[in-house]
Amino acid sequence: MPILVETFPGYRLITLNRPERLNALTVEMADALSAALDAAAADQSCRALVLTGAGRAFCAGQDLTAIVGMAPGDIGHLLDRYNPLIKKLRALPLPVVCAVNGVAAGAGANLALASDIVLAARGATFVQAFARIGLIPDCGGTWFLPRLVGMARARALAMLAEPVPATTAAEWGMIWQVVEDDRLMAEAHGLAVRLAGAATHGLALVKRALDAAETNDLDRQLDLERDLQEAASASPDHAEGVRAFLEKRPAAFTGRRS
Ligand code: LHQ
Repeated sequence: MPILVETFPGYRLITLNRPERLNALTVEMADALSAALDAAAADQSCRALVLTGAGRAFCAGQDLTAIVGMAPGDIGHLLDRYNPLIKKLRALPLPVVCAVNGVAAGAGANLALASDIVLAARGATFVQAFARIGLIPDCGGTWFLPRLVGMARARALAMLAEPVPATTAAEWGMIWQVVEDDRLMAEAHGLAVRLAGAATHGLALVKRALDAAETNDLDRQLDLERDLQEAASASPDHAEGVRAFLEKRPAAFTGRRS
């Protein structure tokens, strides 16, 4: 099984599961991941996802053994398969926590960066390995990197393919937080529990607003905020949040849209 899916109250844990190949990405793995995202989105009771890797790596990027002998154009066809996965992850109407347990290289690094909240084990590294094999950062790397770390660092990382230690990634704003290796999964589960109890529909709208902000000017973004806020304010969780505040008690969110 290229991935494992475990269900917990309110959330699911997806584990990339080819540890002998450092969870290198294959078409089968990408398709399984895509189906797991669809299943999570279709399940009303699933209000957060955690993504991690089995063994000592998070994901070593494309399985290079699978592209040996491919005609040059076939690499583009592979991305026709992977790009919808990145878009789906981004558009998923629930938060995705990526628990980077070890090296995240090539497409594996960018799969992590496509997630909403990236936690990394202190021993993890992020490598834009592409330049080592004459390729460019794909799976969104050229989009995510400059936005997260700035163009100067993005260019150097893409051209030098140097590993970035988790602590540096956090200092640079590439990821959310570094945690001790042996605390990674406990922290990721803790975040998922917290997110599973949050106003899920509101968080889905947050994702939409922040992604649109990457290309909108202020005028358009203000218009979008207006529309999304109207939608958020129509959700039962908004009413519950206000009630809970006034009654000085924790909110009991359902995550529902209406
Ligand atoms: C691997 C891989 C791997 C197969 C480790 N494949 N076996 C590209 C093309 C087409 C379309 C779609 O998109 C892409 C995007 C990409 O992702 S291109 C970039 C592909 N990834 C890489 O270039 C990274 C290759 N791997 C590495 O540089 C190293 O393995 C890293 C830095 C990840 C880890 O290094 P180490 O910790 O020293 O481990 P290792 O190199 O000894 O690897 C352990 C095993 O895993 C080893 O197999 P073996 O049989 O010798 O034990 C590796 O061959 C295998 N492995 N990555 N991507």
